[in-house]
Amino acid sequence: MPDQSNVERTLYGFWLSPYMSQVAHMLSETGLTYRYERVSPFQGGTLTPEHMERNPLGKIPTLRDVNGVDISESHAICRYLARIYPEAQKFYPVDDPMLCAEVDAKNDFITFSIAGPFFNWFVVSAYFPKAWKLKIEKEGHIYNLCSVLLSKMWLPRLVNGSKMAPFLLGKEPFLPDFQLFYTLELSQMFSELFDIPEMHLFRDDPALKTFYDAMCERPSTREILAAKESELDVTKKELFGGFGAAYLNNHIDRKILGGIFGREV
Ligand SMILES: N[C@@H](CCC(=O)N[C@@H](CS)C(=O)NCC(=O)O)C(=O)O
Repeated sequence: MPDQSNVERTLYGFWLSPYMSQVAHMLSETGLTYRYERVSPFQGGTLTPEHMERNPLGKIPTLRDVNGVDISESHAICRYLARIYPEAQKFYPVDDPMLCAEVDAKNDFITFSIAGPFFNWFVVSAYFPKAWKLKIEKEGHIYNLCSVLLSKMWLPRLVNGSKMAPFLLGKEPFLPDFQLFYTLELSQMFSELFDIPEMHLFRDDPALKTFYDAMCERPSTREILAAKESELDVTKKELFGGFGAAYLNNHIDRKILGGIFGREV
């Protein structure tokens, strides 16, 4: 472990990432200041030796804390923050095992049953056909429908099994609320960007809509959405420009893609 005590806290990633946004949100709500350094997966930034040294798993976000330690995986980072900084415990109550179990259950459900499938959904039915210009819109649409099917099965369960008053566990938000919000937010943005209306996950659900609006009222949310907006043009250019070359050719097996879509792509 590097022996440092006055490193500047740095968040590596880019604002399009719902995972980085969750960490930024937790930092902001907690009053922990940080410097942002853009690392864009769309330009291969996550797989450079410099970033791989921070996170051998080659993903953003990574947080470098003031003690010089690098931590990756959004929820691991948020849990770390709660363990180190008492101010962060109101979002992840490490000293209250019962409440923590409830928070973990919601968070894990969202990670596995909602955010996970959603991530696959937009990669296969939005990125592949449109950003990578693979001419598989029709086949991508079938995957799109499979995803709607799963998401319509699991998202209502989360809503019906939570307080939604307006947050999942009641009046105050916890870690899973941040995860849910930034997943919903991305669903709204991608449904527009890729012209896939059914990818909008909360338009028709009053409880989710109320939840979304309540999150939007928080100053930290506004700060993060503004940062995302300010970077949007650059992100879009990368997405529809260099992404294919930087990523597809090096990291995706076209034979497997061909198998998914039933023909060479
Ligand atoms: N489970 C991770 C997910 C992070 C993730 O998938 N990040 C994306 C950007 S949103 C990424 O780094 N993609 C590059 C890659 O997978 O090569 C977390 O919660 O931090």
